[in-house]
This record gives sequence, structure tokens and C-alpha cells, in this order.
Amino acid sequence: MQPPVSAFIGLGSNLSGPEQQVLRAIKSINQLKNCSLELTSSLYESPPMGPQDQPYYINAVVKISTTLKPYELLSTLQAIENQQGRTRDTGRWGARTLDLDILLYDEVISHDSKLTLPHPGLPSRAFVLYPLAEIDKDLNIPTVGSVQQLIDELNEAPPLIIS
Ligand code: ROI
Repeated sequence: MQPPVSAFIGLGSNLSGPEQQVLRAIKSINQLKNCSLELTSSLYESPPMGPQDQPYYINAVVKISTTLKPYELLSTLQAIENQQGRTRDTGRWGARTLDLDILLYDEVISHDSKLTLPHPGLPSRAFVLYPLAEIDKDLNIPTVGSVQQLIDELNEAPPLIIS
């Protein structure tokens, strides 16, 4: 078994009680056998990025330590999405009960059809960068820079902290 590595997971929901969806997913992540939950950001609310005809989102980020390999972590997170009633019928930019994204896995860089690391949306999404900065603003994103640098370049209002 490989030694544990750090990974960051982005959580998002805008359907079926988004705040409860995110809290329930954090609880499920905390109960995973091969992961330990290290840090949890506040919960943030923001308007949808992309199509505007959908509810506001609740987002958060957690830091875990895990012995799962990237694909194992991916399928474990997809199982939690499915448990919470995620359907994939609203399209790539549509509303969702729960979205769990691997933002970073150690310093791994990967580009393939199943998994891109670091997550390609990370550098440009305020609803990911602000909660990530709350956990570690000096965190280095391989090939991109520090979280704080990315926030400075964003020029976007921070999402609202709701709890
Ligand atoms: N917009 C916000 N604010 N938060 C999200 O988590 C989110 N997720 C998505 C899209 C549709 C891109 N917009 C979002 O998948």
C-alpha cells in the first residue's frame, strides 16, 4: 500500500437542499475507510457559473489524506454522488444534487479522458479558490501558481460565506 497523500476535493450542489447535500457528503467522506478528513472550509453560496436558469450553488472544499490511488478516489467519490441521488441528465452545465471533484491529488499532473489533475476549472473559479484559500492560501498548484496568486488574478467578488 502506498503511503497516504494529501488531496483536495471540491463539493457543489444546487438541488434538493444544497446545504444539507454538501454536509451529508462531507460526513460520508469522513466515514471512508481509506481516507481521513483533515480540514473543511466554510460553506459558500454563489450564483451559477454557466447557464443562469438554475438555482444558486453551495460549495465547499475539504482536504483529505488518503491511501486510495487517483482512480480509486474518483470512483469512491462517484459512489457518494450516486448515493445522494445524482443523475446525469441535466448535462455538463446543468443543475445537480451533488458534484464531487478531485481538485488536486498530491502534486500529480494527469490528462486523460477520465481525470484531469489539477482540476482544469480550478484556476478560474472563485467558488473553488476562496474555500481552498481558507484551507491553505500558500498551496502550490502544479504548473499554475499559488492559490493566493490565482485569487489576485481573478478580479471577482468572493462567494458569500453562509456557515
Ligand atoms: N457554479 C457555481 N457557482 N458552483 C458550482 O459548483 C458550479 N458547478 C457547475 C457549473 C454548472 C459549472 N456552475 C457552477 O458544474
